[in-house]
Amino acid sequence: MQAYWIMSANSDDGEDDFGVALDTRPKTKRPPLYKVMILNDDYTPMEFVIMILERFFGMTHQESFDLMLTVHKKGLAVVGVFSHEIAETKVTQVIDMAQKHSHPLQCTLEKE
Ligand code: TYC
Repeated sequence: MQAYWIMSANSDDGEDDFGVALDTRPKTKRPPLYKVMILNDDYTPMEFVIMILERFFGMTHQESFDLMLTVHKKGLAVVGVFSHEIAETKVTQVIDMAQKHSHPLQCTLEKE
């Protein structure tokens, strides 16, 4: 909170009126955002990656296919940007599902 000194100009009580005005504007700092990324590997089936993107990131089949291919060619891609809690949940969901199917698919988060 910010404090400002103020002085009233013309009160006629013979006293100099000093006071403190408090700026009550709330400091609304935005929470940091986190990129969730998936990484390429040589073993996870393309269809599995597409299914993951549809299921956990709400992408259409076409969007999932395109992003999977980007990761396949470039090595990694950002899948989405979320609050820290949501980003961690997405990473956990992806890794858990990959492990359940014995695929080495990796997913990480990074502060934006
Ligand atoms: N490179 C994998 C393959 O050829 C496909 C793949 C794409 C794997 C994206 C992981 O994040 C990934 N089967």
